Amino acid sequence: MADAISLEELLKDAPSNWGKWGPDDEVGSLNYLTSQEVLRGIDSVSKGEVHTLQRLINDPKGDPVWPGRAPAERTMILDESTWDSDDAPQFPGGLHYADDKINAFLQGSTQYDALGHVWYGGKLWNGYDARTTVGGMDKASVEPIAQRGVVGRGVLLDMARFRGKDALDKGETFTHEDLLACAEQQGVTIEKHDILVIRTNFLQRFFEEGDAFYDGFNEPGLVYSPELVQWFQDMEIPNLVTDTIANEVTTDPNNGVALVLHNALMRNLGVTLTEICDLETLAASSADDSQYTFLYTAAPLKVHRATGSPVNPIAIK
Ligand code: UVW
Repeated sequence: MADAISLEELLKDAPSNWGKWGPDDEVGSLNYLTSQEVLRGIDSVSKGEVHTLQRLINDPKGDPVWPGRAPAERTMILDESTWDSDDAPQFPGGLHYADDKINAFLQGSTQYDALGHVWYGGKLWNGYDARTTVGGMDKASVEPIAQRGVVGRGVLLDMARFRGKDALDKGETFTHEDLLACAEQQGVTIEKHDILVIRTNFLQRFFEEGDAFYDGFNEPGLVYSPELVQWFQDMEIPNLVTDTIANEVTTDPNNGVALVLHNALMRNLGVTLTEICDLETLAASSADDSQYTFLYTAAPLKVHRATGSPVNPIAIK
């Protein structure tokens, strides 16, 4: 692997959408998802078939997380044992109830990243100063994304099936050219403003092989090239959704840099990233009926000043 150069140097001539939607914009390429795009998504609904894309939080199999994050902890606060105790609260009529709470990384499960979630050179999406992240995101948090919601036409690109595998390998990369070839094989055309939903089946390998497959640095995924970034820009892609933890080959094998696409796509173009989705029932259905387009909807939680939010996206075919 070559020595890593800085993101600033690597992306110095890369396209940018800063300022395109005004100096106060915090939702970036989601601006492409106009009401017309919602109707285009609805046009791909023919069966009324619903697929939820969130992974189970506190899955007994385990929760895949980025290094440094921990799986969510759910704690029971009130259950039937509480009501047996002498100092249990009393409610008229003999009411008992259960309560619990969750202590979770906002990016520790299926999630939307806020546009300000990553940066380099001291500047976030739209040129906001990185100091605006201190103590909470004053700019480009997940809140404005949650306020507007995400609805449009989704296209599933099943890269695992396209490569003839159950799941892609550790560090296996693909490009926009591969996405186009995959779409062609699936008999679907990627259109401008489509929400790209890419399946690698990473989670199968993660659960089968654990740390030997995922060490935080070598997921299967898209790999940076200037042409790929330009393609996202030309296609005005609003949202990139995958079943991996980082949506890209975490360490770029060509330059040793971490999370290049987080920066080239999210920080610079304002493309929102949605990570750790469960695409398995959607993929099985699409392989069965050869329909790879759907109405994609997602409502991240409205968390004030947050860098991301859990979400349960829904695909309707
Ligand atoms: C980081 O970018 C650090 O994490 P994620 O892959 O959750 O966006």
